[in-house]
Amino acid sequence: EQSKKWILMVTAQTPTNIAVIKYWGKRDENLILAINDSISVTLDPAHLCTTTTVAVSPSFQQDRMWLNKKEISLDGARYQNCLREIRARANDYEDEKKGIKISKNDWQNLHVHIDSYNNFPTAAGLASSAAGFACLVFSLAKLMNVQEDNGRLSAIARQGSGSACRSLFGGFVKWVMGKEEDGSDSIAVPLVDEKHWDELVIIIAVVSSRQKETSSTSGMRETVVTSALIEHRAKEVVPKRIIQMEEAIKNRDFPTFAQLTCSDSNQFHAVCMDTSPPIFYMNDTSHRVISCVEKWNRAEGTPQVAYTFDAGPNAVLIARNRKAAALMLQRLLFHFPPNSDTDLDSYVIGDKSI
Ligand code: 2P0
Repeated sequence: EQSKKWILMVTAQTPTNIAVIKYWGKRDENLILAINDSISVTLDPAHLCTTTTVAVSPSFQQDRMWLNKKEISLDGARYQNCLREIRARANDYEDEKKGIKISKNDWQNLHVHIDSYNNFPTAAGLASSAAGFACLVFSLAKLMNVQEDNGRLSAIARQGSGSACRSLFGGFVKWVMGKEEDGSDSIAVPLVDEKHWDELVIIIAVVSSRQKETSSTSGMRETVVTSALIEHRAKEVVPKRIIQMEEAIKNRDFPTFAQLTCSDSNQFHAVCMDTSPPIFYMNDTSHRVISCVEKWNRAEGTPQVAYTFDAGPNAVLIARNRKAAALMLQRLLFHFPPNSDTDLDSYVIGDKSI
């Protein structure tokens, strides 16, 4: 009979990621299988990341989770799928000094407590679910002594939130949509690590920190059902862009990278507009940021900054180097002066390393 006093804990930290070729649309809602491949860049954990501590103890009566210090329910299918998949892969654990011995099958009956927090406002619409589920799956896997690589873990994180699978790796990452019905080949694959293209600087201009009106999950469902353009995007456009983007990243070819990134963001928002009823994630300020970047890039004769917008109005600006980032910030401050009618809520600046 083991003492009920022990507690075993693991803490992990995971940054969010920003897609440069976007995921939008599922072919399986429960397993979260995408209708196209996507490519993202993982951010520096200093700025947008989730820290999660998972604990297990025989004295815990049920699985419980706190997000940003508030208790939340674990009843949803996404949490349950992640917990089930990790428990199914758990292994024996022993710490003789502390007198802890957990056998493989014990994990089914032991309960976990999960404490997760974001170092950025969850409401800001800045891809909090990506970092959150990646961190949850990674820390649970460590706690339960799961012996699988990050690729296999990414297939579990994917079942929490599609974009989460890409946060298991640093640098540039591809989420391969896969072919299998069970999702076993729908995993994240690292393309290049965070050192490969370390001149890039990412600026996030928080246009509005209010929560988005249409969730990504329901938005993409409505797009798949009602948009006439989405099939063309998923089948014809994205496959070609994925190949070109991989090449551009490998060669650190910023002009091609910027052109593909901006076009893909614009097409993602075009299929949102093509949805019935239409979904508007960008607002007037977002449009003005696009014009500002487009004009500057054109004036320079070669792109200095790429822009991309997710399911919200905030601009993610990827500058080719520190000098371009500094000039971009100057321009933003000029066009959107603080404390004016058109000011931005904040800036988050970082490089892209994990
Ligand atoms: C992406 N987004 O590739 C795209 C671009 C938003 C726009 O992945 O339903 O939170 O949890 O799989 O991952 C946001 O969608 O959606 C997203 P679910 P998720 O980053």
